[in-house]
Amino acid sequence: MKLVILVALFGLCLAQHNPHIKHGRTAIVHLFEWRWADIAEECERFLGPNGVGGVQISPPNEHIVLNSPWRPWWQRYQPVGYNLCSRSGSENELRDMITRCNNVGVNIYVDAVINHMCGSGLGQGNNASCGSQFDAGKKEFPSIPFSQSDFNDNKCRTGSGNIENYSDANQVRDCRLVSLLDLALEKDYVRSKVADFLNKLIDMGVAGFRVDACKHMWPGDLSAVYGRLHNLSTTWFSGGSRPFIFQEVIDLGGEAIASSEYFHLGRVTEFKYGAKLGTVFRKWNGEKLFYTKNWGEGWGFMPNGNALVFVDNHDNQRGHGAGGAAIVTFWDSKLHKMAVGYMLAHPYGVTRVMSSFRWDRHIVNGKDQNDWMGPPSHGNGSTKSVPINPDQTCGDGWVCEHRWRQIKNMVIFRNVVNGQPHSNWWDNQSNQVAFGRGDRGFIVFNNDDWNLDVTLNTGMPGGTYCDVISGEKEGSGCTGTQIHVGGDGRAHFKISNGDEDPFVAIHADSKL
Ligand code: QV4
Ligand code: CA
Repeated sequence: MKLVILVALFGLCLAQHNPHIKHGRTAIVHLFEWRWADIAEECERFLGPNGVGGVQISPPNEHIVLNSPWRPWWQRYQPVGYNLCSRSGSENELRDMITRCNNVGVNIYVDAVINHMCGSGLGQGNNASCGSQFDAGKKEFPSIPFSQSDFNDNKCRTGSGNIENYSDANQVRDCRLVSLLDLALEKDYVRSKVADFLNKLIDMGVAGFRVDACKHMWPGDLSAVYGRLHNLSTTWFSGGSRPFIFQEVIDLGGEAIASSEYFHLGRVTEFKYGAKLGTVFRKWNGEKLFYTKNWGEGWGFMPNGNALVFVDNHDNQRGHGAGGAAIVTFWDSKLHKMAVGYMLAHPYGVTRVMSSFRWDRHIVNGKDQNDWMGPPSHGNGSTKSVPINPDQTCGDGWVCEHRWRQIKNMVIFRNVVNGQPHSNWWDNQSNQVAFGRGDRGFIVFNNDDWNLDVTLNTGMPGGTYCDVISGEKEGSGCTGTQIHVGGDGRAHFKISNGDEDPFVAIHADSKL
Protein backbone atom coordinates (compact mmCIF):
# COMPACT_ATOMS: atom_id res chain seq x y z
CA MET A 1 0.00 0.00 0.00
CA LYS A 2 2.75 2.42 0.99
CA LEU A 3 4.61 1.50 -2.16
CA VAL A 4 1.54 2.20 -4.29
CA ILE A 5 1.18 5.67 -2.77
CA LEU A 6 4.88 6.35 -3.27
CA VAL A 7 4.73 5.25 -6.90
CA ALA A 8 1.62 7.37 -7.45
CA LEU A 9 3.27 10.45 -5.91
CA PHE A 10 6.42 9.90 -7.95
CA GLY A 11 4.32 9.57 -11.09
CA LEU A 12 2.49 12.80 -10.30
CA CYS A 13 5.75 14.68 -9.90
CA LEU A 14 7.31 13.37 -13.08
CA ALA A 15 4.10 13.96 -15.00
CA GLN A 16 4.66 17.71 -15.31
CA HIS A 17 8.08 16.97 -16.88
CA ASN A 18 6.52 15.36 -19.95
CA PRO A 19 5.94 17.72 -22.91
CA HIS A 20 3.27 15.38 -24.37
CA ILE A 21 4.67 16.01 -27.83
CA LYS A 22 2.74 14.07 -30.46
CA HIS A 23 3.85 11.61 -33.16
CA GLY A 24 7.42 11.10 -31.88
CA ARG A 25 8.33 14.74 -32.41
CA THR A 26 10.92 16.35 -30.18
CA ALA A 27 11.53 20.08 -30.58
CA ILE A 28 9.70 23.24 -29.50
CA VAL A 29 10.03 26.57 -31.32
CA HIS A 30 9.53 29.93 -29.60
CA LEU A 31 7.58 32.12 -32.05
CA PHE A 32 8.44 35.26 -30.13
CA GLU A 33 5.82 38.03 -30.49
CA TRP A 34 4.02 36.32 -33.40
CA ARG A 35 0.30 36.99 -33.89
CA TRP A 36 -2.05 34.10 -33.22
CA ALA A 37 -3.38 34.18 -36.77
CA ASP A 38 0.16 33.76 -38.14
CA ILE A 39 0.99 30.91 -35.75
CA ALA A 40 -2.15 29.05 -36.85
CA GLU A 41 -1.04 29.37 -40.49
CA GLU A 42 2.50 28.39 -39.63
CA CYS A 43 1.33 25.24 -37.84
CA GLU A 44 -0.61 24.15 -40.92
CA ARG A 45 1.79 25.17 -43.67
CA PHE A 46 5.17 24.51 -42.01
CA LEU A 47 5.42 23.26 -38.41
CA GLY A 48 3.10 20.27 -38.76
CA PRO A 49 4.53 19.10 -42.11
CA ASN A 50 8.13 19.48 -40.86
CA GLY A 51 7.76 17.64 -37.59
CA VAL A 52 8.00 20.53 -35.11
CA GLY A 53 6.50 19.34 -31.82
CA GLY A 54 5.27 22.53 -30.23
CA VAL A 55 5.25 26.32 -30.08
CA GLN A 56 6.03 28.53 -27.11
CA ILE A 57 3.80 31.58 -27.53
CA SER A 58 4.19 35.06 -26.04
CA PRO A 59 2.02 35.91 -23.00
CA PRO A 60 -1.64 35.79 -24.18
CA ASN A 61 -3.21 37.84 -21.39
CA GLU A 62 -3.91 41.55 -21.15
CA HIS A 63 -0.80 43.68 -20.68
CA ILE A 64 0.20 47.31 -20.35
CA VAL A 65 0.76 49.30 -23.56
CA LEU A 66 3.66 51.73 -23.36
CA ASN A 67 4.51 54.87 -25.27
CA SER A 68 7.97 55.51 -23.89
CA PRO A 69 9.82 53.52 -24.99
CA TRP A 70 7.35 52.93 -27.76
CA ARG A 71 5.61 49.51 -27.61
CA PRO A 72 8.67 47.63 -26.26
CA TRP A 73 8.52 43.83 -26.55
CA TRP A 74 8.78 43.67 -22.74
CA GLN A 75 5.42 45.40 -22.18
CA ARG A 76 3.95 41.89 -22.42
CA TYR A 77 5.80 40.92 -19.24
CA GLN A 78 3.70 43.52 -17.41
CA PRO A 79 0.22 41.95 -17.02
CA VAL A 80 -2.74 44.13 -16.08
CA GLY A 81 -5.38 41.38 -16.26
CA TYR A 82 -6.15 37.82 -17.26
CA ASN A 83 -8.47 38.56 -20.18
CA LEU A 84 -7.01 36.66 -23.13
CA CYS A 85 -6.44 39.63 -25.33
CA SER A 86 -2.97 40.89 -26.21
CA ARG A 87 -0.76 42.36 -28.88
CA SER A 88 -0.87 38.93 -30.57
CA GLY A 89 -4.65 38.91 -30.92
CA SER A 90 -8.05 38.27 -29.38
CA GLU A 91 -9.37 35.33 -27.39
CA ASN A 92 -11.15 33.98 -30.48
CA GLU A 93 -7.95 34.13 -32.52
CA LEU A 94 -6.10 32.39 -29.67
CA ARG A 95 -8.69 29.61 -29.52
CA ASP A 96 -8.64 29.18 -33.29
CA MET A 97 -4.83 28.90 -33.23
CA ILE A 98 -4.79 26.33 -30.42
CA THR A 99 -7.36 24.21 -32.28
CA ARG A 100 -5.67 24.40 -35.66
CA CYS A 101 -2.19 23.69 -34.27
CA ASN A 102 -3.43 20.72 -32.22
CA ASN A 103 -5.19 19.38 -35.31
CA VAL A 104 -1.87 19.13 -37.16
CA GLY A 105 -0.05 17.65 -34.15
CA VAL A 106 1.64 20.82 -32.90
CA ASN A 107 1.35 21.59 -29.17
CA ILE A 108 0.97 25.08 -27.72
CA TYR A 109 2.90 26.12 -24.59
CA VAL A 110 1.91 29.40 -22.97
CA ASP A 111 4.37 31.87 -21.48
CA ALA A 112 2.71 32.44 -18.07
CA VAL A 113 3.60 35.63 -16.21
CA ILE A 114 2.27 35.01 -12.70
CA ASN A 115 4.90 36.45 -10.36
CA HIS A 116 3.78 40.02 -10.81
CA MET A 117 1.58 42.54 -12.54
CA CYS A 118 2.86 45.72 -14.24
CA GLY A 119 5.52 48.09 -12.96
CA SER A 120 4.67 50.37 -10.07
CA GLY A 121 5.84 53.47 -11.89
CA LEU A 122 2.99 55.88 -12.63
CA GLY A 123 5.03 57.25 -15.52
CA GLN A 124 4.04 54.20 -17.50
CA GLY A 125 0.43 55.40 -17.84
CA ASN A 126 -2.65 53.20 -17.78
CA ASN A 127 -3.12 51.93 -21.30
CA ALA A 128 -4.13 48.27 -21.46
CA SER A 129 -4.09 46.00 -24.51
CA CYS A 130 -7.87 45.50 -24.32
CA GLY A 131 -8.85 48.71 -22.64
CA SER A 132 -9.41 47.33 -19.13
CA GLN A 133 -9.07 49.77 -16.25
CA PHE A 134 -6.21 49.48 -13.79
CA ASP A 135 -4.34 51.69 -11.37
CA ALA A 136 -0.75 50.64 -10.70
CA GLY A 137 -0.30 53.32 -8.03
CA LYS A 138 -3.24 51.98 -6.00
CA LYS A 139 -2.40 48.37 -6.99
CA GLU A 140 -5.88 47.85 -8.39
CA PHE A 141 -6.63 45.50 -11.25
CA PRO A 142 -10.43 45.33 -11.25
CA SER A 143 -10.78 42.99 -14.24
CA ILE A 144 -9.43 40.09 -12.11
CA PRO A 145 -9.87 41.64 -9.45
CA PHE A 146 -6.60 42.11 -7.54
CA SER A 147 -6.17 44.94 -5.05
CA GLN A 148 -3.59 46.23 -2.60
CA SER A 149 -3.76 43.29 -0.17
CA ASP A 150 -3.00 40.81 -2.97
CA PHE A 151 0.56 42.10 -3.23
CA ASN A 152 3.70 41.36 -1.26
CA ASP A 153 4.90 44.80 -0.25
CA ASN A 154 4.30 44.18 3.46
CA LYS A 155 6.62 41.15 3.29
CA CYS A 156 9.48 42.83 1.45
CA ARG A 157 12.23 44.13 3.73
CA THR A 158 14.32 46.27 1.37
CA GLY A 159 14.39 50.06 1.47
CA SER A 160 13.39 50.48 -2.18
CA GLY A 161 10.80 47.72 -2.21
CA ASN A 162 12.76 46.21 -5.11
CA ILE A 163 15.08 43.21 -5.11
CA GLU A 164 18.47 44.61 -4.16
CA ASN A 165 20.53 41.54 -3.36
CA TYR A 166 20.29 38.19 -5.12
CA SER A 167 22.06 36.40 -2.29
CA ASP A 168 19.03 36.94 -0.07
CA ALA A 169 16.34 34.42 -1.07
CA ASN A 170 13.64 36.25 0.85
CA GLN A 171 13.99 39.46 -1.09
CA VAL A 172 14.32 37.66 -4.40
CA ARG A 173 10.89 36.10 -3.76
CA ASP A 174 9.03 38.76 -1.78
CA CYS A 175 10.29 42.04 -3.24
CA ARG A 176 9.65 43.60 -6.61
CA LEU A 177 11.66 42.51 -9.64
CA VAL A 178 12.55 45.82 -11.38
CA SER A 179 9.56 47.53 -9.70
CA LEU A 180 7.00 44.97 -10.99
CA LEU A 181 4.12 44.69 -8.48
CA ASP A 182 4.79 41.39 -6.72
CA LEU A 183 1.84 39.03 -6.21
CA ALA A 184 1.20 37.44 -2.79
CA LEU A 185 1.07 33.86 -4.06
CA GLU A 186 0.84 32.58 -0.51
CA LYS A 187 -2.79 33.79 -0.46
CA ASP A 188 -5.42 31.25 -1.39
CA TYR A 189 -7.33 33.94 -3.28
CA VAL A 190 -4.35 34.87 -5.47
CA ARG A 191 -3.56 31.22 -6.15
CA SER A 192 -7.13 30.57 -7.21
CA LYS A 193 -7.21 33.53 -9.63
CA VAL A 194 -3.91 32.45 -11.18
CA ALA A 195 -5.07 28.84 -11.44
CA ASP A 196 -8.37 29.92 -13.05
CA PHE A 197 -6.40 31.83 -15.68
CA LEU A 198 -4.16 28.83 -16.46
CA ASN A 199 -7.06 26.37 -16.36
CA LYS A 200 -8.97 28.36 -18.93
CA LEU A 201 -6.01 27.94 -21.28
CA ILE A 202 -5.72 24.22 -20.48
CA ASP A 203 -9.40 23.74 -21.27
CA MET A 204 -8.86 25.54 -24.58
CA GLY A 205 -6.28 22.86 -25.43
CA VAL A 206 -2.80 24.12 -24.56
CA ALA A 207 -0.24 21.46 -23.57
CA GLY A 208 1.55 23.37 -20.83
CA PHE A 209 3.38 26.46 -19.65
CA ARG A 210 6.72 28.22 -19.65
CA VAL A 211 6.43 29.78 -16.21
CA ASP A 212 8.14 33.17 -16.13
CA ALA A 213 10.39 34.37 -13.31
CA CYS A 214 10.15 31.24 -11.13
CA LYS A 215 13.20 32.23 -9.13
CA HIS A 216 11.00 34.99 -7.75
CA MET A 217 8.29 32.63 -6.50
CA TRP A 218 8.45 30.18 -3.59
CA PRO A 219 8.47 26.53 -4.74
CA GLY A 220 5.72 25.82 -2.20
CA ASP A 221 3.47 28.50 -3.71
CA LEU A 222 4.09 27.18 -7.21
CA SER A 223 3.34 23.65 -6.04
CA ALA A 224 -0.01 24.85 -4.69
CA VAL A 225 -0.88 26.57 -7.98
CA TYR A 226 0.22 23.62 -10.15
CA GLY A 227 -1.76 21.27 -7.91
CA ARG A 228 -4.94 23.10 -8.90
CA LEU A 229 -4.39 22.73 -12.61
CA HIS A 230 -6.72 20.59 -14.70
CA ASN A 231 -5.53 17.65 -16.73
CA LEU A 232 -5.00 18.38 -20.41
CA SER A 233 -8.02 18.41 -22.73
CA THR A 234 -8.97 14.88 -23.80
CA THR A 235 -9.89 16.26 -27.22
CA TRP A 236 -6.17 16.08 -28.06
CA PHE A 237 -4.37 14.38 -25.16
CA SER A 238 -4.82 11.04 -23.44
CA GLY A 239 -6.83 11.00 -20.22
CA GLY A 240 -4.94 11.92 -17.06
CA SER A 241 -2.21 13.94 -18.86
CA ARG A 242 -0.73 16.65 -16.66
CA PRO A 243 0.25 20.00 -18.19
CA PHE A 244 3.94 20.24 -19.14
CA ILE A 245 5.63 22.79 -16.89
CA PHE A 246 8.98 24.38 -17.68
CA GLN A 247 10.14 26.97 -15.24
CA GLU A 248 12.36 29.93 -15.96
CA VAL A 249 15.08 29.94 -13.31
CA ILE A 250 18.38 31.50 -14.28
CA ASP A 251 21.03 29.62 -12.32
CA LEU A 252 24.61 30.06 -13.46
CA GLY A 253 25.76 29.32 -9.90
CA GLY A 254 26.68 31.65 -7.05
CA GLU A 255 23.23 32.85 -5.97
CA ALA A 256 21.02 32.04 -2.99
CA ILE A 257 18.49 30.23 -5.16
CA ALA A 258 19.33 27.09 -7.13
CA SER A 259 17.40 25.62 -10.01
CA SER A 260 17.32 22.28 -8.15
CA GLU A 261 14.69 23.73 -5.77
CA TYR A 262 12.23 23.47 -8.67
CA PHE A 263 13.09 20.02 -10.10
CA HIS A 264 10.20 18.20 -8.43
CA LEU A 265 7.67 20.65 -9.91
CA GLY A 266 8.52 20.38 -13.60
CA ARG A 267 11.40 20.99 -15.95
CA VAL A 268 13.70 23.99 -15.54
CA THR A 269 15.49 26.15 -18.09
CA GLU A 270 19.20 25.21 -18.16
CA PHE A 271 20.89 28.57 -18.79
CA LYS A 272 24.39 27.12 -18.48
CA TYR A 273 23.76 25.25 -21.74
CA GLY A 274 23.65 28.23 -24.11
CA ALA A 275 26.28 30.18 -22.19
CA LYS A 276 28.75 27.26 -22.40
CA LEU A 277 27.89 26.20 -25.95
CA GLY A 278 28.34 29.80 -27.12
CA THR A 279 31.73 29.99 -25.40
CA VAL A 280 32.78 26.70 -27.02
CA PHE A 281 31.74 27.63 -30.56
CA ARG A 282 33.33 31.07 -30.19
CA LYS A 283 36.48 29.35 -28.86
CA TRP A 284 36.64 31.77 -25.95
CA ASN A 285 38.41 31.02 -22.65
CA GLY A 286 40.46 28.28 -24.33
CA GLU A 287 37.36 26.16 -24.93
CA LYS A 288 37.49 23.53 -27.66
CA LEU A 289 34.66 21.59 -29.26
CA PHE A 290 36.31 18.26 -28.37
CA TYR A 291 35.80 19.06 -24.67
CA THR A 292 32.08 18.45 -25.31
CA LYS A 293 32.62 14.67 -25.47
CA ASN A 294 30.79 14.49 -22.11
CA TRP A 295 28.34 17.31 -22.92
CA GLY A 296 25.32 17.42 -20.61
CA GLU A 297 25.47 16.31 -17.00
CA GLY A 298 29.24 15.83 -17.41
CA TRP A 299 29.49 19.60 -17.74
CA GLY A 300 27.68 20.20 -14.46
CA PHE A 301 24.29 20.73 -16.07
CA MET A 302 21.13 19.59 -14.29
CA PRO A 303 19.87 16.00 -14.69
CA ASN A 304 18.73 15.26 -18.24
CA GLY A 305 15.14 14.61 -17.16
CA ASN A 306 14.84 18.12 -15.72
CA ALA A 307 16.40 20.19 -18.47
CA LEU A 308 14.81 22.49 -21.03
CA VAL A 309 17.66 23.63 -23.29
CA PHE A 310 18.21 26.34 -25.90
CA VAL A 311 21.08 28.16 -27.60
CA ASP A 312 19.58 31.62 -27.02
CA ASN A 313 16.29 33.03 -25.74
CA HIS A 314 14.30 36.24 -26.17
CA ASP A 315 16.16 37.86 -23.26
CA ASN A 316 19.78 36.89 -23.74
CA GLN A 317 19.75 37.41 -27.52
CA ARG A 318 19.55 41.15 -26.73
CA GLY A 319 21.51 41.39 -23.46
CA HIS A 320 18.66 40.88 -20.97
CA GLY A 321 18.78 38.00 -18.49
CA ALA A 322 21.92 35.87 -18.39
CA GLY A 323 24.72 34.62 -20.60
CA GLY A 324 26.25 37.86 -21.83
CA ALA A 325 28.17 38.20 -25.07
CA ALA A 326 28.92 34.48 -25.32
CA ILE A 327 25.34 33.75 -26.40
CA VAL A 328 25.19 32.85 -30.10
CA THR A 329 22.21 34.37 -31.92
CA PHE A 330 21.01 34.78 -35.50
CA TRP A 331 23.26 37.84 -35.75
CA ASP A 332 26.15 35.31 -35.87
CA SER A 333 24.34 33.06 -38.32
CA LYS A 334 27.21 30.70 -39.16
CA LEU A 335 27.93 29.88 -35.52
CA HIS A 336 24.22 29.87 -34.70
CA LYS A 337 23.42 27.18 -37.25
CA MET A 338 26.25 25.01 -35.93
CA ALA A 339 25.31 25.50 -32.27
CA VAL A 340 21.62 24.79 -32.88
CA GLY A 341 22.64 21.79 -35.01
CA TYR A 342 24.79 20.50 -32.17
CA MET A 343 21.95 20.92 -29.66
CA LEU A 344 19.41 19.15 -31.86
CA ALA A 345 21.79 16.25 -32.60
CA HIS A 346 22.63 15.72 -28.93
CA PRO A 347 20.32 13.63 -26.71
CA TYR A 348 20.42 15.92 -23.64
CA GLY A 349 17.27 17.81 -22.62
CA VAL A 350 14.01 18.96 -24.19
CA THR A 351 15.11 21.37 -26.93
CA ARG A 352 13.72 24.78 -27.81
CA VAL A 353 14.61 26.69 -30.98
CA MET A 354 14.43 30.50 -30.94
CA SER A 355 12.57 32.30 -33.75
CA SER A 356 13.27 36.01 -33.65
CA PHE A 357 12.53 39.37 -35.21
CA ARG A 358 15.23 41.74 -36.36
CA TRP A 359 15.69 45.11 -34.66
CA ASP A 360 18.05 48.08 -35.10
CA ARG A 361 20.80 46.69 -32.95
CA HIS A 362 23.05 49.51 -31.72
CA ILE A 363 25.71 48.42 -29.27
CA VAL A 364 27.57 51.10 -27.29
CA ASN A 365 30.13 49.91 -24.72
CA GLY A 366 28.69 46.40 -24.81
CA LYS A 367 25.08 47.52 -24.24
CA ASP A 368 22.44 47.45 -26.97
CA GLN A 369 20.70 50.84 -26.92
CA ASN A 370 17.74 49.35 -28.77
CA ASP A 371 17.27 46.20 -26.69
CA TRP A 372 13.70 47.35 -26.02
CA MET A 373 12.47 47.39 -29.63
CA GLY A 374 9.29 45.48 -30.26
CA PRO A 375 8.33 43.28 -33.21
CA PRO A 376 7.87 44.57 -36.78
CA SER A 377 4.83 46.79 -36.52
CA HIS A 378 2.57 49.22 -38.33
CA GLY A 379 2.44 52.94 -37.61
CA ASN A 380 -0.30 52.45 -35.01
CA GLY A 381 1.82 49.94 -33.06
CA SER A 382 -0.03 46.81 -34.14
CA THR A 383 2.21 43.86 -34.96
CA LYS A 384 2.82 43.06 -38.62
CA SER A 385 1.93 39.63 -39.90
CA VAL A 386 4.67 37.30 -41.15
CA PRO A 387 4.93 37.19 -44.95
CA ILE A 388 6.49 34.08 -46.52
CA ASN A 389 8.88 34.68 -49.44
CA PRO A 390 8.98 32.39 -52.50
CA ASP A 391 12.19 30.78 -51.15
CA GLN A 392 10.31 29.90 -47.92
CA THR A 393 12.14 32.47 -45.76
CA CYS A 394 10.19 35.18 -43.93
CA GLY A 395 9.95 38.85 -44.82
CA ASP A 396 9.28 42.16 -43.05
CA GLY A 397 11.95 41.73 -40.39
CA TRP A 398 10.90 38.29 -39.14
CA VAL A 399 14.05 36.14 -38.96
CA CYS A 400 12.37 32.72 -38.77
CA GLU A 401 15.46 30.74 -37.77
CA HIS A 402 13.19 27.70 -37.55
CA ARG A 403 12.73 27.89 -41.35
CA TRP A 404 16.44 27.99 -42.17
CA ARG A 405 17.14 24.75 -44.06
CA GLN A 406 19.95 23.67 -41.72
CA ILE A 407 17.81 24.16 -38.60
CA LYS A 408 14.61 22.77 -40.09
CA ASN A 409 16.49 19.64 -41.17
CA MET A 410 18.13 19.19 -37.77
CA VAL A 411 14.68 19.29 -36.12
CA ILE A 412 13.79 16.38 -38.41
CA PHE A 413 17.13 14.68 -37.59
CA ARG A 414 16.25 14.84 -33.87
CA ASN A 415 12.91 13.15 -34.53
CA VAL A 416 14.53 10.42 -36.64
CA VAL A 417 17.19 9.57 -34.00
CA ASN A 418 14.84 9.93 -31.01
CA GLY A 419 15.63 7.40 -28.29
CA GLN A 420 19.00 6.36 -29.79
CA PRO A 421 22.16 6.62 -27.69
CA HIS A 422 25.04 9.06 -28.21
CA SER A 423 27.58 6.88 -30.05
CA ASN A 424 30.71 6.62 -32.25
CA TRP A 425 32.33 9.79 -30.90
CA TRP A 426 35.38 11.05 -32.78
CA ASP A 427 37.50 14.18 -32.34
CA ASN A 428 40.84 15.62 -33.48
CA GLN A 429 41.62 16.95 -29.99
CA SER A 430 40.64 20.38 -31.23
CA ASN A 431 37.45 21.73 -32.83
CA GLN A 432 36.60 18.89 -35.19
CA VAL A 433 34.19 16.38 -33.69
CA ALA A 434 31.67 13.80 -34.84
CA PHE A 435 29.08 11.64 -33.15
CA GLY A 436 26.20 9.39 -34.02
CA ARG A 437 22.87 8.40 -32.58
CA GLY A 438 22.91 4.62 -32.71
CA ASP A 439 22.42 3.49 -36.30
CA ARG A 440 19.93 6.28 -37.12
CA GLY A 441 22.05 9.38 -37.61
CA PHE A 442 25.56 10.85 -37.71
CA ILE A 443 26.92 14.42 -37.61
CA VAL A 444 30.39 15.91 -38.22
CA PHE A 445 31.54 19.44 -37.27
CA ASN A 446 34.61 21.39 -38.40
CA ASN A 447 35.03 24.51 -36.25
CA ASP A 448 38.81 24.60 -36.73
CA ASP A 449 40.68 27.02 -38.98
CA TRP A 450 41.76 24.21 -41.30
CA ASN A 451 40.10 21.56 -43.42
CA LEU A 452 38.66 18.28 -42.19
CA ASP A 453 39.44 15.19 -44.28
CA VAL A 454 38.86 11.93 -42.46
CA THR A 455 37.23 8.48 -42.64
CA LEU A 456 34.94 7.73 -39.69
CA ASN A 457 32.84 4.93 -38.32
CA THR A 458 29.28 6.23 -38.56
CA GLY A 459 27.45 3.20 -37.16
CA MET A 460 24.97 3.58 -40.04
CA PRO A 461 23.88 0.85 -42.47
CA GLY A 462 25.75 0.96 -45.78
CA GLY A 463 24.37 3.09 -48.60
CA THR A 464 24.34 6.60 -50.03
CA TYR A 465 22.95 9.37 -47.83
CA CYS A 466 22.05 12.98 -48.52
CA ASP A 467 23.70 15.57 -46.26
CA VAL A 468 20.79 17.56 -44.82
CA ILE A 469 22.95 20.64 -44.08
CA SER A 470 24.24 21.48 -47.58
CA GLY A 471 20.92 20.39 -49.09
CA GLU A 472 18.26 17.76 -48.61
CA LYS A 473 16.61 14.74 -50.16
CA GLU A 474 14.11 15.66 -52.88
CA GLY A 475 12.23 12.71 -54.30
CA SER A 476 14.97 10.19 -55.10
CA GLY A 477 17.63 12.89 -55.52
CA CYS A 478 19.79 15.01 -53.23
CA THR A 479 20.29 18.78 -53.52
CA GLY A 480 23.37 18.64 -51.26
CA THR A 481 26.52 16.59 -50.78
CA GLN A 482 26.19 12.82 -51.01
CA ILE A 483 27.86 10.68 -48.34
CA HIS A 484 28.73 7.06 -49.13
CA VAL A 485 28.67 4.73 -46.14
CA GLY A 486 30.37 1.38 -46.74
CA GLY A 487 29.10 -2.01 -45.61
CA ASP A 488 31.40 -1.63 -42.56
CA GLY A 489 29.68 1.63 -41.54
CA ARG A 490 32.67 3.78 -42.47
CA ALA A 491 32.40 6.94 -44.55
CA HIS A 492 34.77 9.61 -45.83
CA PHE A 493 34.07 13.24 -44.85
CA LYS A 494 35.68 16.39 -46.26
CA ILE A 495 34.64 19.74 -44.76
CA SER A 496 36.41 22.98 -45.66
CA ASN A 497 36.75 25.44 -42.80
CA GLY A 498 35.77 28.11 -45.33
CA ASP A 499 32.32 26.66 -45.88
CA GLU A 500 29.35 28.77 -44.81
CA ASP A 501 28.09 25.64 -43.04
CA PRO A 502 31.12 23.61 -41.96
CA PHE A 503 29.14 20.61 -40.76
CA VAL A 504 27.51 17.53 -42.30
CA ALA A 505 24.55 15.48 -41.04
CA ILE A 506 22.97 12.28 -42.36
CA HIS A 507 20.13 10.19 -40.97
CA ALA A 508 18.02 7.14 -41.74
CA ASP A 509 15.42 9.14 -43.66
CA SER A 510 18.02 10.95 -45.78
CA LYS A 511 19.18 7.66 -47.33
CA LEU A 512 18.85 7.74 -51.10
C1 QV4 B 1 12.86 50.24 -14.30
C2 QV4 B 1 14.05 50.09 -13.34
C3 QV4 B 1 13.55 49.80 -11.95
C4 QV4 B 1 12.68 50.94 -11.55
C5 QV4 B 1 11.52 51.10 -12.55
C6 QV4 B 1 10.69 52.32 -12.23
O1 QV4 B 1 14.88 49.02 -13.80
O2 QV4 B 1 14.64 49.64 -11.04
O3 QV4 B 1 12.17 50.68 -10.27
O4 QV4 B 1 12.00 51.23 -13.89
O5 QV4 B 1 9.51 52.30 -12.93
C7 QV4 B 1 11.15 46.75 -17.84
C8 QV4 B 1 12.34 47.67 -17.96
C9 QV4 B 1 12.88 48.03 -16.58
C10 QV4 B 1 11.75 48.69 -15.77
C11 QV4 B 1 10.60 47.70 -15.69
C12 QV4 B 1 9.40 48.27 -14.97
O6 QV4 B 1 13.34 47.06 -18.74
O7 QV4 B 1 13.97 48.91 -16.72
O8 QV4 B 1 12.21 48.97 -14.45
O9 QV4 B 1 10.17 47.31 -17.02
O10 QV4 B 1 8.90 49.35 -15.65
C13 QV4 B 1 11.26 41.68 -19.26
C14 QV4 B 1 12.48 42.56 -19.55
C15 QV4 B 1 12.65 43.60 -18.47
C16 QV4 B 1 11.35 44.39 -18.32
C17 QV4 B 1 10.28 43.39 -17.89
C18 QV4 B 1 8.92 44.04 -17.64
O11 QV4 B 1 13.63 41.75 -19.61
O12 QV4 B 1 13.68 44.49 -18.87
O13 QV4 B 1 11.50 45.43 -17.36
O14 QV4 B 1 10.11 42.44 -18.96
O15 QV4 B 1 8.46 44.70 -18.76
C19 QV4 B 1 16.10 38.20 -14.06
C20 QV4 B 1 14.91 37.34 -13.65
C21 QV4 B 1 14.29 36.63 -14.82
C22 QV4 B 1 14.02 37.61 -15.99
C23 QV4 B 1 15.34 38.28 -16.36
C24 QV4 B 1 15.20 39.29 -17.47
O16 QV4 B 1 15.30 36.40 -12.67
O17 QV4 B 1 13.10 36.04 -14.41
O18 QV4 B 1 15.85 38.98 -15.22
N1 QV4 B 1 13.41 36.94 -17.13
C25 QV4 B 1 11.93 36.91 -17.30
C26 QV4 B 1 11.50 37.16 -18.74
C27 QV4 B 1 11.78 38.59 -19.09
C28 QV4 B 1 10.93 39.51 -18.26
C29 QV4 B 1 10.70 39.02 -16.89
C30 QV4 B 1 11.21 37.85 -16.42
C31 QV4 B 1 9.76 39.79 -16.07
O19 QV4 B 1 12.12 36.24 -19.58
O20 QV4 B 1 11.58 38.83 -20.48
O21 QV4 B 1 11.55 40.81 -18.19
O22 QV4 B 1 8.46 39.28 -16.39
O23 QV4 B 1 17.24 37.42 -14.30
CA1 CA C 1 7.67 37.25 -6.08
